[in-house]
Amino acid sequence: MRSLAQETLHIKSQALQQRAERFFPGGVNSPVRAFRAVGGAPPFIESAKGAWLTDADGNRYIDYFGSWGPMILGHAFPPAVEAIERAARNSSSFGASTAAEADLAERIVACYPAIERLRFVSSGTEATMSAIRLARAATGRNIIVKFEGCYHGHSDGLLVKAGSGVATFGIPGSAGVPDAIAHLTLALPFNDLAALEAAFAAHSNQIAAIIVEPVVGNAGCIPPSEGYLAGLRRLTQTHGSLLIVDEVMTGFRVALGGACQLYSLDPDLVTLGKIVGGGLPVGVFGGKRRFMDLLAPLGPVYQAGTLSGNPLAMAAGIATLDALQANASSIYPQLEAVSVAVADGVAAEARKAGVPLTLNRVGSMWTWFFTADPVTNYEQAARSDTAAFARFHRAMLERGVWLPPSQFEAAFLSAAHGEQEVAATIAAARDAFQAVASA
Ligand code: HOZ
Repeated sequence: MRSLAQETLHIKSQALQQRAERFFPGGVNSPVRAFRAVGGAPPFIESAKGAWLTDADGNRYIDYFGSWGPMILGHAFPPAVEAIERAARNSSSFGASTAAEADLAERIVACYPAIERLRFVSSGTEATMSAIRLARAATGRNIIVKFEGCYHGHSDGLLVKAGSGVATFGIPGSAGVPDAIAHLTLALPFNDLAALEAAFAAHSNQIAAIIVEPVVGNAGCIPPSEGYLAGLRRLTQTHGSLLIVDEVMTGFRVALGGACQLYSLDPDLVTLGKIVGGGLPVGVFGGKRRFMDLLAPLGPVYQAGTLSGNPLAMAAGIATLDALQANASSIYPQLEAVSVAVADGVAAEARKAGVPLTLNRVGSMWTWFFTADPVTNYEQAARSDTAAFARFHRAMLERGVWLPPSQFEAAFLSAAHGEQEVAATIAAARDAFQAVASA
């Protein structure tokens, strides 16, 4: 693959970044896009098709972030594009009910037995925020337990010891969050049931819910250890707290029925996003009817949104879930096989180059941690050599491979990735690890 200096590769992108900085803080509309953790001006994307991105300078990249997860069928998936075009011809928003909302809900409920009732929102942040309000109302309790390095969007109470951009930029919880709210969130280490038992003992009858990424994606990819998720279910039931499983990343990704299916989980509430909207802005919170029916207009918990259940987003979601459901028996094994090939292939190149690396992978999401030690929680992830990761990221980008621009994010693969992309990625990594090792 080509290897050109970034400055000559990205002339138009650099100019676009400078212009964007006149309008947006840091030139971006979401902090992780600024590439601050890996250096260099971020390439501006002009288009994408299948597994490939094209930037404003005409450079092409194999895409391993897939818009942070949604593009499981590849970019510009034709049935989704056609569905969006068809829906748009009938107008893009009504702020009133359409049949498409129940059409998409039917497909979700078919894959998620835990979801008896649901509501559409426009982002994962709204989904988790609303699920927590519901849990507090249902239990009459205030404390929420989350896990260090997990990211559940940017609502006040969930930014405590969060992953994703909060971990990437080393922000110790966000400014602007009142202490009174932050104090209602307990952040515990992931994969540690004893820590949760101690929290329940210390805060008896005060914990409304625990919220968890069943496979952490926002501290890099960290799988649950054997029995951990079942332990969360058992402890929440024992102590009368709700279990909220945040499947914004893992939903329809690690299996058709997400982590709930993969780990045989029956949570009280589930949150979804990303894939469920086929690349358009959709979030979902849903679960047991006895909790969901607390929502207005049936109950006293208020939650609303003009663009909730937006017809274009419903159309894209239906097209995406239909393709996944119709082809699940081939797509998920294919995602697994191609992910194994590329994730293990790159890890093997690290070993040959003498670069310490730990690979964590669940299905088509994974992280190459730049550490020799196992990574089972955020504290261990944070011991990774982030400077070496940044060098690797830059070297891969120069060679036409776009990885998520932080050690604390997961890579995602799509059904459009195949042998050609795997071979090109491993070849790029062979060179890139030399750059890392010789620095
Ligand atoms: N929550 C997404 C994955 N960590 C990133 C989206 C963003 O922050 O821009």
